[in-house]
Amino acid sequence: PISLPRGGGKIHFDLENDLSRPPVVATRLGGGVPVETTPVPDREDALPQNLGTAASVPIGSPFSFFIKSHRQAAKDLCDVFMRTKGAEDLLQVAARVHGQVNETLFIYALSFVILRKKELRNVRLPSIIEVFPGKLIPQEQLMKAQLEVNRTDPNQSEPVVVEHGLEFSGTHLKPEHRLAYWREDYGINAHHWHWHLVYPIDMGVNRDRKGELFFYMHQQMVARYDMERLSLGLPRVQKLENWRAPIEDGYFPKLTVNNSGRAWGSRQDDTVMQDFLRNDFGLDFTDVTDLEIWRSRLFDAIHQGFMIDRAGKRVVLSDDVTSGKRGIDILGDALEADSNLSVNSPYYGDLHNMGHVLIAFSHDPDFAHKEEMAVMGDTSTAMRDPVFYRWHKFVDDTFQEYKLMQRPYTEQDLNLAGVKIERAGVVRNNEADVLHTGWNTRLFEASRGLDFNGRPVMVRLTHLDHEPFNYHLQVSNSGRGVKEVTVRVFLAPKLNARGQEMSFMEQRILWAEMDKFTVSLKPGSNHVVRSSKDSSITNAEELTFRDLENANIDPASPEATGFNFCGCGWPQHMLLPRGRPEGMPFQLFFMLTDYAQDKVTQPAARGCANGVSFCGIQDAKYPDTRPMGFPFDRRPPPTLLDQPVNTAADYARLENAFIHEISIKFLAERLNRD
Ligand code: CUO
Repeated sequence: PISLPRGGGKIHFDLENDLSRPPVVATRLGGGVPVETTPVPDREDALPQNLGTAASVPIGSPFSFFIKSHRQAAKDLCDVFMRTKGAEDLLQVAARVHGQVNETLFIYALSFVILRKKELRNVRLPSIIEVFPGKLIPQEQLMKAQLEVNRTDPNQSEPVVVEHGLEFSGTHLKPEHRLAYWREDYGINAHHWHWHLVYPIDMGVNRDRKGELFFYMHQQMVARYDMERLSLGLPRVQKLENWRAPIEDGYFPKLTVNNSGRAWGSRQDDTVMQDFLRNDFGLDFTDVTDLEIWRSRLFDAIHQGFMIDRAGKRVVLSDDVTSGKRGIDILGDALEADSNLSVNSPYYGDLHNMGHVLIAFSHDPDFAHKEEMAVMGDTSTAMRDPVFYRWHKFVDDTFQEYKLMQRPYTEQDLNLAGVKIERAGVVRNNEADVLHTGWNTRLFEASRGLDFNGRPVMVRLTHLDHEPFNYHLQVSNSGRGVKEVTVRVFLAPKLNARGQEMSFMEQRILWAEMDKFTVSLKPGSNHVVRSSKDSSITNAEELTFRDLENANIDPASPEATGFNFCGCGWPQHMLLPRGRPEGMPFQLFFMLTDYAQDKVTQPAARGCANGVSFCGIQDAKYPDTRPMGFPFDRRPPPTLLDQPVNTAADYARLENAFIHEISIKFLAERLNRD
């Protein structure tokens, strides 16, 4: 058996064939058969011939996918891993590289290759939480665990358990801290890391509708954040659009980088974004003015209806296309930006990525203090910082500016003749239309990523959760034959921050997708029941090695393949917003569309336990032909909106749509969840 050299970053990669504590990656390599090979010396000459720039990212420092030189390093390392032949070869090459390259970069590249190589389909992806507990759990908590380990009998096999939550990173003196439980949730941060892993930029990966999904997935995260804010009585998030004004809210992560013990950079309240003048990233200096120029060029394109490609030719932006990319897709690639996919990356720049970078270095833009990057620079930590949502609200607003340039939908775009929703709602535990949220906890094994003198250390994290429920729909089909339909379900708060009912346009981008599924309606009346656990946005809860052990499943067995996990997907425990102790009114919006028009004909692809609506399908096209966010992505038909104040209820006058009020009650107690 081989042991990976433990270089600099101290990632604990125990590749010995010890099934009682299966290693993060190796267990299922080669079908669980112990990999026989000679130990690899920790020497330069053991490295594969050409690592390219992979070693240019310093060990122990943060790795940022938003930084071009880091993306290049990732590409170079992925190329080395992709050239391997089979699991054993990968394992050997990985073992040689490990300790020679940045820790997060190593895990990134390994995960990237495991996701993309067909012969590695049965290999378990490393869980970002267990590999880097320091990206999630404050240093203080991990120190406590270490002290406890030092204090107690070294032969004791009982794990040391440390608690984390509920106050998270700050006190409630600042209103923004009241949402820390949401921003610092392990599941949403893991989702975000995985999303960017499956939709990477500049990696030569051109997945179907990638630019559009960048828009949609992030728009939905902001909508969900706003729902949570309204639940807590806070106003909707304000976009960060004046990049010369101080950023009101600071952020102090209290975390460590790559298990190296180094601290992430932190940002004081009222820090101003500054020109990026660091030379330790092989990046060109980027000024705030550059961001402003890129923004104004993008806005020109949006308002003129076309972009200019590198040859000076017009590329029309429109969502009404019969072939080729939708405008939103083209705009997404140019704004995110992917320099290979952008129609003109020198001209439209790298706005979204460099925004992350300038914010992530606003505390030390010229390296005067030799401080590390802040959490905004890493996809597995960025969502912890309140400024993330302000930045992405700006990004989304830019996309919305484009969407509102499109012609409004017509009733014809929305109608589905012969099908009517008679009634629809939710049922939880035999009670109709009242849903419950509360707290729950989950155990993670911190000692898988960090070495506590060989002792098992668990972290018990507190997180929001809800009691599962079912959607019920009563649908009549007046046709003669069976009709296949797509059911689209959205949720939004009924009232705005002032307690008033919202107009259609005020509520439009608050609608959060809850589910999307296909049903066959027989002629006559149909009763459709769907479990909240089957949501198209959520993944099956990420199973840790500990979960497999508890369920008595050998992680090396074929049985465990059923639990294979592609990582991406909104966490099921965060499906519902918190609501309020006294109950808070929300609206559910249901719409049926014609599956014959929605469906994408393609060969069956590899299934993952992941949220298709946010993550697509591995190696396949996005399985819904409609624009993402349909029907709320555009203005509504003027013919439907004939009231003085138009609301979503007017929209639901269509027979194939339905709106229904429910209440979400926050129980502020531990839930019993089956
Ligand atoms: Cu996911 Cu800005 O794209 O964080």
